[in-house]
Amino acid sequence: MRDAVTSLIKNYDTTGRYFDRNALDTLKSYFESGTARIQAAAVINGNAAAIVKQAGLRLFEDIPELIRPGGNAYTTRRYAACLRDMDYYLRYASYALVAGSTDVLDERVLYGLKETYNSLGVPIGSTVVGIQIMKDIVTEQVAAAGIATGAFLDEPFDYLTRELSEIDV
Ligand SMILES: CCC1=C(C)/C(=C/C2=NC(=C\c3[nH]c(/C=C4\NC(=O)[C@H](C)[C@H]4CC)c(C)c3CCC(=O)O)/C(CCC(=O)O)=C2C)NC1=O
Repeated sequence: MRDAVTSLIKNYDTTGRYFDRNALDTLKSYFESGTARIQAAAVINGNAAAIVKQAGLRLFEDIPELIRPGGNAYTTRRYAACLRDMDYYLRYASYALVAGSTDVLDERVLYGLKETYNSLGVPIGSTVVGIQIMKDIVTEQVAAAGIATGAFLDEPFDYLTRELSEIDV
């Protein structure tokens, strides 16, 4: 599992190069956004249960078929499994946020997920909607705490969305 710094070192070491201008710019932007990343992660950690609950409510309000008979989140067990998945996405997004790298998402979350979701009939489009709702809630809460928001905060959620959408067959 890699973070922004170890990824960069790996890339440059592979070809035996010293850091160049691009590498230094990448490092600079990672360290400059470092405090905001950690503060945003703290907001997520302190509100995770509420964020997941609120995101679930919004998701089922937007796509009520999910919790009706025949929907994938219908029955208490599957409803709970859906919220648990949302909690996984949020927790791993907070790791990726601090790492400044999506590597942890590939390794721990996305690997094999397509096969699992397809075999269980979990709708990927709706899952993506749920992830984007969480991004919106997190952004609102981070902004309300007076912490900078922006691409660095969107990235883990957008990466999950992008990768999940791509593997939707
Ligand atoms: C940390 C990495 C990780 C992930 C990501 C993960 C996902 C994951 N979600 C699962 C099931 C599930 N996932 C959902 C999720 C949903 N259904 C919907 O309609 C909604 C759109 C959505 C919630 C947003 C549901 C309902 C199930 C249960 C499906 C079933 O058993 O029929 C399963 C099958 C096994 C189980 O039920 O525990 C896995 C492995 N597990 C992991 O270890």
